[in-house]
Amino acid sequence: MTVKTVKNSSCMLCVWDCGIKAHVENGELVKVEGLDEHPVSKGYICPRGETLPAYVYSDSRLLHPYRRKNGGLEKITWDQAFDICAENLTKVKEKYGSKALAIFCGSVGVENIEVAAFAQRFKSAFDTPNLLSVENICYRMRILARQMTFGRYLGEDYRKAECIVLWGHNPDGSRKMLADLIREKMANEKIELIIIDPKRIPLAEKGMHLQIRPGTDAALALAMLHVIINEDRYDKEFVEEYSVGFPELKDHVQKYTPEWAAGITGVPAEDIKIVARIFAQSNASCILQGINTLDQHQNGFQNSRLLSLLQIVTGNIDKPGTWVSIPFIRMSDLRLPTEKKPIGADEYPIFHSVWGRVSPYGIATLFPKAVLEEDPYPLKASIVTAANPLVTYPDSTLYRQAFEALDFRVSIDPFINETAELSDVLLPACTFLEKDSLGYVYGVVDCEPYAMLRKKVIEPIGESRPDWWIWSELAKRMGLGEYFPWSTEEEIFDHLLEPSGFRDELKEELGIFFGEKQYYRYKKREFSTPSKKIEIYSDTLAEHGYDPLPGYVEPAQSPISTPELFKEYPLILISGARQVEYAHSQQRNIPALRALNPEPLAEMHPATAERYGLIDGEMVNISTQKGTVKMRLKANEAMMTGVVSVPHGWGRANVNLITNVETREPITGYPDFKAILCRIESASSF
Ligand SMILES: Nc1nc2c(c(=O)[nH]1)N[C@H]1C(S)=C(S)[C@@H](COP(=O)(O)OP(=O)(O)OC[C@H]3O[C@@H](n4cnc5c(=O)[nH]c(N)nc54)[C@H](O)[C@@H]3O)O[C@H]1N2
Ligand SMILES: Nc1nc2c(c(=O)[nH]1)N[C@H]1C(S)=C(S)[C@@H](COP(=O)(O)OP(=O)(O)OC[C@H]3O[C@@H](n4cnc5c(=O)[nH]c(N)nc54)[C@H](O)[C@@H]3O)O[C@H]1N2
Ligand code: SF4
Ligand SMILES: [Mo]
Repeated sequence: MTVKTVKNSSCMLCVWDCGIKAHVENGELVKVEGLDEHPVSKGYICPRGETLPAYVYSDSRLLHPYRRKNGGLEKITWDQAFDICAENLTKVKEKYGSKALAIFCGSVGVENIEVAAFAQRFKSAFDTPNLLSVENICYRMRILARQMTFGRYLGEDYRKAECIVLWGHNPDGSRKMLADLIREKMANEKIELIIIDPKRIPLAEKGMHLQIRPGTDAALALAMLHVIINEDRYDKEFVEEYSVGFPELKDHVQKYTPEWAAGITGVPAEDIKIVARIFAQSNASCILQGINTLDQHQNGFQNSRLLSLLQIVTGNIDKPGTWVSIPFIRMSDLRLPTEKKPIGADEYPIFHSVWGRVSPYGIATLFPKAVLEEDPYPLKASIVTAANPLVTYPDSTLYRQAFEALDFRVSIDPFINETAELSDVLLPACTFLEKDSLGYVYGVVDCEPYAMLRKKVIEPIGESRPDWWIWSELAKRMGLGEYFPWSTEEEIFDHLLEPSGFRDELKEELGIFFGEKQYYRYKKREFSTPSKKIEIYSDTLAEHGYDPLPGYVEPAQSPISTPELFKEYPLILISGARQVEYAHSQQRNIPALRALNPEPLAEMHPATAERYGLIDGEMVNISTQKGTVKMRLKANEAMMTGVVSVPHGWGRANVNLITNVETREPITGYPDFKAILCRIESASSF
């Protein structure tokens, strides 16, 4: 007899956390559908969600612990695996000190409480400060920029907006649910849509598109501020009452005219004026900032500050449909205090600590330097969990060298990714469908305060185990068991959610709204910045030697900043535009997804292709100062001329073989993943 069950859960494959209905027959996951009753995702799931059964039962799942032996992999027991890890990690600790261990946590990791919390806990128990993560590549910068401006992170309340600006954000690739929602909204109400992107993305057909030279967004934002302020279109009452530094800003923007910005950005001055006016005039304007697009630049932090300033001067703060105060879940902190400083704390002091708030993360882009040059001190061992830095971090060749130079490497992952291939011990984590965990729409990317318990749908496959169990057992083997007193998921979530006040409600089939967005919070409470107001002008930045008012900085490599290099590398490379079939380096092993998107494509305008004698569909070599990768060329009229867009996450045609780690953003150490110079040649001429 077939036993059929259906369980409500939520998908953990990316940040959007869509509700799912998981169909199980005789203990096997057979089908996944969207969960209509989920109030945020409302039944939506993407192709990755639909193919979850193939993901879970993929042949490439890591089903047992392994160790590397004589160049191959040898199957071992969990006991043996923990013994080897404990022995080698203890050796490193005794010889070089505890800070010689680096723990890497990827985007699946930091976005999922139980994975991140246990990595944090182990880091604390072992007493290494070096938790390195995508927090130094992805969205921490914008969180920090908004925190330093408003005292807290404000979320984008786009559902109620009357003017939406998609600034370096293509939801059709990275957030389909949002793309559908914008289309639906435009069908039912009159809203303004502005798109700022070097590519004419699908939604650009529905709004006003500014085709911008990559990396010059700050020039556009400054010119918009110039127009809004000089044409007296700003919200005087709001800036006077609730902010500091407006008079300084007014002086500061005088030199950034639309005509100046047109020369820098490639956007006509008249269009800049039109967009500035639309943005200022609409009742509720909301910039939807690309999740990482504007960050992975030389001017990253100041780009984020500038978008905040546009919201502030137009009074689009805390009103419905603008940037608003959102609640966060109060959770137990599993970290323990430490005096030790992670790598990069001195070079990037604000990333490390601001106003007494200490970041749990080190600067991941300094990992190769620490390992290979022992600067500021040696790193000798790694534990990589839910991450694939050998493909997703800049300059993969250098990261490979650094990982190879370590004494000992551990990987915790459901699959053998490129980083695990180099590891000494591979520990099989089970997927989210094989354990209970906590799902919620992350405050950074959505502002609906909804949380749901992700239910265990099937038993762990093979010998794979939940992340929390792996960290706890490893700690026990190292004599650190006292820090891991929990033995079931129930106990863990009781502890983690104890301060939240809603633990019991989270046992139900569906989730809960755990708080409310707060409109007009500033009328009741001051901003938790040093001045108690919104800081247009930041004394904290000035004290650290950074610009207190954001200005414009050219990309590290560009026709203007490096004209000599531009002669040799005459095209601008942007990397990492999202594709709906894949999350970063994952899912290439799912045949149905691979059939939809079989290989990476380098997109460029047909006129640019013609200029370099390249033919649509041919294999090309894309070269930067760092090296060359080979990919198929796709001529696409949507691209800005002179710009090439390349996806990231492919193992062989890995764009990070040609990105670099040297030109880092000055305040937070982010890599330049967008706007670097490249050259493209036909691969057949080689
Ligand atoms: N050139 C370029 N590079 C980029 C970007 C770009 O735009 N351009 N974007 C960057 C950004 S924003 C990000 S966030 C990073 C992402 O970088 P990573 O987080 O390193 O990338 P992923 O490929 O998603 O790796 C996730 C790993 O987690 C594993 N995993 C899945 N579920 C679990 C689980 O439950 N437990 C454990 N232990 N492991 C699990 C997966 O199998 C996979 O191996 O990439 C960055 N890299
Ligand atoms: N399918 C899928 N979805 C994902 C992910 C995934 O791997 N796969 N990853 C998730 C993660 S971790 C993240 S961080 C987010 C990333 O999400 P976002 O950072 O919002 O990235 P995209 O939505 O892909 O949009 C990038 C757009 O920016 C444009 N662009 C590139 N350079 C510039 C520039 O200098 N200026 C401007 N104005 N535009 C530029 C590109 O042409 C592209 O259209 O996506 C999340 N969603
Ligand atoms: S968008 Fe993300 S969370 Fe939603 S189904 Fe796809 S992978 Fe899962
Ligand atoms: Mo990300």
